[in-house]
Parts: sequence; C-alpha cells; structure tokens
Amino acid sequence: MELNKLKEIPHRRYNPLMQEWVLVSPQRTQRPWQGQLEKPETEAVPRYDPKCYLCPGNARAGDARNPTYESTFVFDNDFAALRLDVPRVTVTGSDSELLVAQTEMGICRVVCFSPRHDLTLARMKKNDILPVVEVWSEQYEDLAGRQEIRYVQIFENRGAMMGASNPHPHGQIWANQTTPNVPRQEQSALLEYRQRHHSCLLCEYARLEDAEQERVVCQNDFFLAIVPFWAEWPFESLVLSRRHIGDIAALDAHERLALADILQRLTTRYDNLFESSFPYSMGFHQRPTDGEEHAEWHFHSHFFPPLLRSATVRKFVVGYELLASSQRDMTAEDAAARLRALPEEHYLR
Ligand code: H2U
Ligand code: ZN
Repeated sequence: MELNKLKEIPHRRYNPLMQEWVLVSPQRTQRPWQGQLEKPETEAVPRYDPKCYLCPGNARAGDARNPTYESTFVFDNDFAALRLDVPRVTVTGSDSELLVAQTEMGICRVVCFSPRHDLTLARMKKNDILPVVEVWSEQYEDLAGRQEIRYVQIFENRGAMMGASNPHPHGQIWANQTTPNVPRQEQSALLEYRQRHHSCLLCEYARLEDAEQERVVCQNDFFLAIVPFWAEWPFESLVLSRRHIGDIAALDAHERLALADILQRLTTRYDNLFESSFPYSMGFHQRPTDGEEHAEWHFHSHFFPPLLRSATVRKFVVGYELLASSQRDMTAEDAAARLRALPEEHYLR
C-alpha cells in the first residue's frame, strides 16, 4: 500500500534515529478543544530592560555584572546544574544493581544571542545570527578540548511556554562527562545503520527528503529543514546538513552562514504560522567529544515546538504518550505543507 493511503487511517511510523515508533491518528484532527488555553506572548518587549539579567551592563545573581557587549556574550551559568569539582565515584546501594548512582562532572554556560532584549532568532537578520553560529562553534571546540568533557549539548528554550525564564534571546550549553540518553540512543542507531549499510542514516534520509520534497519546509545549498516522517510534536522539525559532518565546528564559512540562513527562515515561518512569537526547544546533536572519531555522527538540529492548533492551544504530552508511545494527529506531510506555504518575511516587519 502506498503511504498516501494512510492519510485517514490510524498507523504507526518508525523513527530510525531513536529506534522507536510514533502513533499517527490523522482522522482525529477535527476533534473539539475545550481544555486549557495558553496566554500568547503579546506584551511589548523593550529594546533594553533595566531589570533583565542578560541585557548589557546589568547585574546578575551574586556580584556578577554583564559587560556592555555588542554582539554575543557567554558566561558560566550562575545556577549551574553541573560543576567540575566533584569526586569521581560510583555508588551502589546495599550491594544491589537496582540502586546505582554516579557522580557527574560538567560545565553549564549561558549564551546571549544579541544585546537587544526584544529580538529573537526569527527577528534577527541572517548576518546577526552568524556570530551566534560562530560562538556555538567556538564553545563546542573549547569544551571539546577539556579532558573531563565528553559531550556538549547546545540548546535554546524559546518562550515562557517552554520554561525560558527571560525573553532576552539566549540559549544554554550543558557539557558533561557522559553522553546523555537521547544522543546515546541516536548514536547507537547511527552506528548500527552504518554497520549494516556502509552508509550514513541521515545522509540517506537527507537525499530521500530532498528528492520527495513533501516534508521539506525550506532549504539552501547546505541545509534542509524538514518535518521528519516520524515527527512527534505537531510542528516538529529537523535541520539536516547535506554534507556528512560530525559537529558544528566542521562547518566552513559558507556553511556557517547557510546555517544562520536556515535558522532565520525556519523560525520566521514558525512565528508566521500563528502570528505570534512561536515557542520551542531546539538544540544540536553532534558527535561526543571523548577523543574518538565517531564517523557515524551526522550534525543536525531538532526543533520541538509545543503548539498544536493556535498560539493558545498546545499539545500535552500526557496519558498515552507518558505510558505507552508518542502520538500525533495531523500528519507530518500536512504540517510541512502548512509551514511551506508561509512567507519568509516576518509578520511584524
Ligand atoms: P533559561 O531561560 O533557558 O532558563 O536560561 C536562563 C539561564 O540563566 C538559567 O539556566 C541562568 C539560569 O540559571 N541565570 C544565571 O546564570 N544568572 C542569573 O543571574 C539569572 C539566571
Ligand atoms: Zn535583556
């Protein structure tokens, strides 16, 4: 049976990157909603906020004060989830393999994308996102060079709905001693695929999506932004490099600008979808920094936006998702078509 016959039939799709299934129920997209409505972010945001702990020149927690920075600015998180000064120990409770704990070393940093309090990636120019790509790359290399750090997670929580504590455009970096669960699962899938096919899962996938175009949202010479076939969140997307590279530091000057370009265009489409500042969590998956080559890794970025059908109705990951399997209603193809139909000029411009 062809895939387009599944448009109205409940089915499950395989996520080869996580090696798990997602349940798709396209017949359910019309169901009524009488549940919780979120508050859209409508408050006007000033260019500079004297109370913001990320704006240039302002005070942070403790005695710290930000410099009067003019582009990007990175600092060690004042409330870091990880630190370096911990002893290396594994603790096993009462000789049982059921109670196992290990100390974990790491470094947490905050990356301000711009001195302007009122901007977002979507509202920044491609040329102003370039320094953000450069600072991510420098941070990855700097942290990779430290013997204690074996994995670097770069991410952004955008919007109050995703738990961002502040509208000032910023992201975080958590770098630690061990590879966390999600990249570890992806790594094992990438490795298995490589051993079985002598090729890269994500290189093959990029070629296939490029040929079909059905799930492509936007693209340039170096990157594709797609709603993956196995997307779980309604408007989830995957930014894939066409070239097989393991990490952000391997991008050349053209590719760094191309990454800035695709991030700018994708986030603008997101904002235009519901004409609101679109919330999401995004981040990069790249090879661990444990000194191994990791030829299986293919640099990419995931966007996980919570919104479902408007700026005020979100998807809840509850019940079935928590207990059984991830699930979605609208198909990935429909989500991609909606995002593809939007203009790339920001609605506020
Ligand atoms: P989020 O908005 O994604 O929570 O990121 C903001 C981070 O900034 C958060 O991790 C840190 C918080 O710990 N922070 C400081 O490091 N210093 C401060 O003065 C306030 C917040
Ligand atoms: Zn600010």
